[in-house]
Amino acid sequence: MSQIIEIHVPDIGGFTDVGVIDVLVADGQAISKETPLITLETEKATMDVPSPEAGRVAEIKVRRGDKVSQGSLILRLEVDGAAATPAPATAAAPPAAAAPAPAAAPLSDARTAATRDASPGAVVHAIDEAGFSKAHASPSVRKFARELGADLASIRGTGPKGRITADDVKAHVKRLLTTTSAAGGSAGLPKVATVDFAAFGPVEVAPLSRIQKISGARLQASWVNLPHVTQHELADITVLDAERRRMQDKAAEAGVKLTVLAYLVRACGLALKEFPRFNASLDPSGENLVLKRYIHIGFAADTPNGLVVPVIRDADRLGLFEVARALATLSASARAGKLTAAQMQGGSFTISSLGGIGGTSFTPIINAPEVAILGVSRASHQPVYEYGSFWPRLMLPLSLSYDHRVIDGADAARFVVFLAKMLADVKALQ
Ligand code: CAO
Repeated sequence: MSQIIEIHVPDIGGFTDVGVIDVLVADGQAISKETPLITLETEKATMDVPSPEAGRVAEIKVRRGDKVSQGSLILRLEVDGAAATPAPATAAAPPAAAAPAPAAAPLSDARTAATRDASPGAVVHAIDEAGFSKAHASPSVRKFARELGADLASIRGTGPKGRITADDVKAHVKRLLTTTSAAGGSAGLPKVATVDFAAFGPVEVAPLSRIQKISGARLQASWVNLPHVTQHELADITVLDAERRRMQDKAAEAGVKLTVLAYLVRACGLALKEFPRFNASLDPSGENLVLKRYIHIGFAADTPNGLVVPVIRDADRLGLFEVARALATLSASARAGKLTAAQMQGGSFTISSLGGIGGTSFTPIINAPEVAILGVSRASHQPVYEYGSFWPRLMLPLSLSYDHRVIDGADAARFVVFLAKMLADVKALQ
């Protein structure tokens, strides 16, 4: 035996006079429990109200454009007597009490939920509500599209009479995801405009090298994920450079060439011991810092095929000549394209020196998941005011980029001041 029950608007979080933007069922339609009945739109969200019971729609009491509040009558539903038994009060009870328990479920706002649950890389597109409500799709497909944050208005249906099917929604979402990654854009980031350069003059297309493609993706990942700050400092290396030149013969006897970079590796080894947070990485949860008990220093090497970063293992345990030898050997392998994967792995801090080329400062990109990188520019003689006069001093520009989630600005300043002090005190580095 069947009976008629009334379905009312459930608790909608205190909103009143909420607009009905869609009526998702028709008179006489057989529906199941949880079938969305209407779509409401508040100032903050849209939400579907599903049926608390299965049955046949006897009489719809709302129309698109109506305003409703908690307790408003949505429709009368003819239900099987047995099914109606668990909620006998629904039909007879006054509207406020009529919202049956299942009504709590629909109140999760599909669009808000899609946004909230989105991982950082997820694509969330705004939904054209007017178009969405006009789209030709069944309630279950509408619900599915809302769950995925897919806009029915921009999907072409392949079902009978152009009806949008669940497969159409899936194909649409898949297309969006693949288009975003193929364009090289990061999800959620605005894309760079595509320009037909040939329209402005002759052009030539040169493919990126394999190394450039790999390092490019890593650099971009670091750039968009790590909040970079760069701290600059000038280190007085007048004494260091004089000592370096004085030592060159002795170095040659040992079969090595002493460059400024060798001293920098030594100085960084000492600084990383003093400031262990710079020799660390965030774990994947982003909640813990992994402090490394080893100091493996990578250095950026410019090669004909692109940028590579060979790593000097346990750099803090090596003497100056040993560092110089490691630099020479690894640089030669890098330029010959003969570095092994192991020689490029395990770095805990990186130095990028452009001092042999020129420049006064730059902002290096952190070699993530490391948390800091030292950029080095070309040393030049500058007047430094000391003891009441200006003196010509050889000043080395240092640019330390650091991950501000892990390192405070004050610590970054302390780190570069410490480095400058070490470079001025050449004895500590020999
Ligand atoms: N200031 C002044 N002179 C410097 C200097 C500095 N900071 N650093 C190096 N020099 C001098 C060297 O002393 C050397 O001069 P001499 O031959 O008269 O002694 C000359 O510049 C060339 O040095 P180098 O570059 O060959 O040697 P290096 O040890 O300084 O660097 C290496 C080695 C592999 C780091 C370097 O060759 C290189 O590839 N640098 C580029 C790194 C890079 O591309 N970074 C950017 C990464 S982000 O795109």
